[in-house]
Amino acid sequence: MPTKADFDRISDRLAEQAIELPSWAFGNSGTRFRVFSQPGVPRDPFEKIADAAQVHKHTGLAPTVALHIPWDKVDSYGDLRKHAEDHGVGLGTINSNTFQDEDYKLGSVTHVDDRIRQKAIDHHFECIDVMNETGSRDLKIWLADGTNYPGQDDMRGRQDRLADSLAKIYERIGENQRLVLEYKFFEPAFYHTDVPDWGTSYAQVAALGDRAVVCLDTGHHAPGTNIEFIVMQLLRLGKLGSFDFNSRFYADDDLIVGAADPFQLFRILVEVVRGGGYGKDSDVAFMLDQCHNIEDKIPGQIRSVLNVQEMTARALLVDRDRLGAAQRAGNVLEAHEILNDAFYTDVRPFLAEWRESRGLPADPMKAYAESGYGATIAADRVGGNQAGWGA
Ligand code: PSV
Ligand code: MN
Repeated sequence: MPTKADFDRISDRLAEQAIELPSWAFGNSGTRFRVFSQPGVPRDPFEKIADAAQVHKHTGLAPTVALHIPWDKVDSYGDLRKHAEDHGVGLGTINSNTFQDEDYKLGSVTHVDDRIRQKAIDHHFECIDVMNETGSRDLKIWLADGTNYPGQDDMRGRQDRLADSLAKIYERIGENQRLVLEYKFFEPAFYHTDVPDWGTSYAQVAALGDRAVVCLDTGHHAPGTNIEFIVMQLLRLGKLGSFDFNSRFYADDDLIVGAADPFQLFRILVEVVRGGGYGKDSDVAFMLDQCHNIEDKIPGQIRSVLNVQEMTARALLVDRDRLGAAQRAGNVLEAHEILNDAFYTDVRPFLAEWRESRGLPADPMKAYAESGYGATIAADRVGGNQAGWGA
């Protein structure tokens, strides 16, 4: 079993961790049945950033915030950037949105109508303009494109139009920027989606060039999928650009990462570490893509980044030398046990000490609860329109 001394050996590596928060996690959200509102929810992107900064303040783990355009449209991105910096965080990935416009009912960048397709491409150009002002590296594209019925449209034609549209968008991104293409196997289209899996995303980004990579959203796989295999393969191919972390029981549930299946999160992080996808020398972006429908949002995000940190620590604790030796010797049970030893190590007391040694609260959940921030925003943010999907 790994010990405290083993933890001390990996503790410097934990300081390399950075997890980007989604601005939309702080707005109201729900299911198709009901969006619940909460007191104190931000009314604009500035308040979302202020809330996200609380997560970083108490954990030291979340230095940047991803924006969603048009949800986070503001008059001056320079002002928003300055506001973020004043709160101790930065602006991160820009997410495009081609799923809330009547024109996109039958598709956006895959649409058969050139006018609509160009409109979707132009939206991405607008996102790149925003990136240039926010200083963002990544343009993340998740598409709702697909069909509901066999025969509804020509899947091959859509794939060709997708390739053509992505090429136009890719041409626009800067030397230090990346196009990150996310996949999802269903919803809102149910017969087929145009980027359903890592293979399609890989094929599309590989055709574009080095600055095009894949986003793996953990919730976007069929039940039982071996996600860590996909992580391994994309890292091996040099095409894993980013993670959208969350967890799911059934579908795209967007629940707190590590809540449904902590062992799966561990296995994913083991492959991340194994494949060089973790830390300051890696370009792989760790992000959350979650919505807190029934629980408090800021502590929900704090819990989430702590879950990632805990599983990262356990993944770093895997005794690689012994594991390699057991694997080479064909010692199946020992190899399995070595991996499980790291998983079953309770790193929480070690992490509490580690945080304190870095001037952070030992228990960030408690520190946030005691800070009174939740009560303050509930009292202050009266009037105006609370942010939510589409706001
Ligand atoms: C929809 O499934 C989704 O959750 C995708 O995962 C995107 O990353 C996110 O929305 C934001 O557009
Ligand atoms: Mn996502």
